[in-house]
Amino acid sequence: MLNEITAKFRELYKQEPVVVRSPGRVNLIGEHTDYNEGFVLPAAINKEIFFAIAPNGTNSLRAYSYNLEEHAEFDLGHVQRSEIAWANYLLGVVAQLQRAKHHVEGFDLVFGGNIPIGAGLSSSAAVECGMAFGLNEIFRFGIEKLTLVKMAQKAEHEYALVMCGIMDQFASMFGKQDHAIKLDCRSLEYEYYHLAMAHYRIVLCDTQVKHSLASSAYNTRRQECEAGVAILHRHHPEVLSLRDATLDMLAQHQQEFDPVVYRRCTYVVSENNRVEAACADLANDDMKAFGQKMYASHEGLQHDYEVSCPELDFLVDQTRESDAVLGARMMGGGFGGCTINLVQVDAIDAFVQQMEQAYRQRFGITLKTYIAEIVDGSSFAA
Ligand code: GAF
Repeated sequence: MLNEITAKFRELYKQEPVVVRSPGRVNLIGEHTDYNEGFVLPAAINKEIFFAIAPNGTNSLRAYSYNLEEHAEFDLGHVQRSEIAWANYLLGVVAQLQRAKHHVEGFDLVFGGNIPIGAGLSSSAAVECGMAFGLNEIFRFGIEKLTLVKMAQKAEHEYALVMCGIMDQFASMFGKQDHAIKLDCRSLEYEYYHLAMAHYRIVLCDTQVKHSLASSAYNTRRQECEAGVAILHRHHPEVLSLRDATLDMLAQHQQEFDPVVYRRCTYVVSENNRVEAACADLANDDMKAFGQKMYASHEGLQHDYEVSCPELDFLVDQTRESDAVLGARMMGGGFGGCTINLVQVDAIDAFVQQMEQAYRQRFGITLKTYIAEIVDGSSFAA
């Protein structure tokens, strides 16, 4: 793919590009905790987007989406949201750079890759991070990586209109081969945990569905969490986000909560605690205990946070009786996309076959599966 994208760039623009790769991500545990200033445990994976990019001496962005086979051109003097959905991830980043007073001159771009869209593997964050990384390089802005991550997140808020947390962009930029990143989404301090992959693999089961509720429900969940924080803050001024809350505090004030908001909050507080406990499991090399926490995470997402769907629940349920699966859960924002499964290496073929068959029988849909390898974050392409 890398070669094809570079060749397309040369053919279209008759010059040599800089080539950047930007990965998607998995999240082992810690779902919907990032925008509550809690902990997450993502990792960058070998599903990637490549960017061939170079200045063009004009004041225009000329872009070509390799996957969609579409061209678009924009005047960089008047950057605003576009009706071309894919272009917004590029323009959003340009707008952030301009706001920070960086002079973005015209440039040519061909980008494309193998991150399935809408599968919960953060293709949008990968585009934003790759764009930010590439522009920082060709125009020598000298912006540090964490600032690029924040710009990429803002691009998602303002140009894709999803009020995401920082996990996806952070993982795409800061990923490290064979490591998960425990990120504190308040302080943005992080620690790498080595994933000993000798006996198991991360297998993703892609439902191939994305229910239309996804982005509106995401923003509603954020509001529900904020409503919970407002109640707790009245009694406990030190509670500024659900990161600061405890299950005891919630129980103490339960009568003031709308029951739905209460369940949302108990999920987030429990999940946040689970990330810390799961990291201790990793440090102790206790993958069995880690896997159990993945199932507990799914229960919470299904029943209390209510961001799962029948397809995801079915796939997780299928694994429960299997000795070969250590843990499984829905991953990402929810309402479709992938489940993440920890599967014993020697049982992967049988696992994939069983899952495909069961899913086809139940939903009439061909399941897609991917074995995720953990790779480095955004970089120059080799
Ligand atoms: C999406 C968002 F983009 C992330 O910020 C995160 O909130 C995730 O859903 C849920 O954990 O991927």
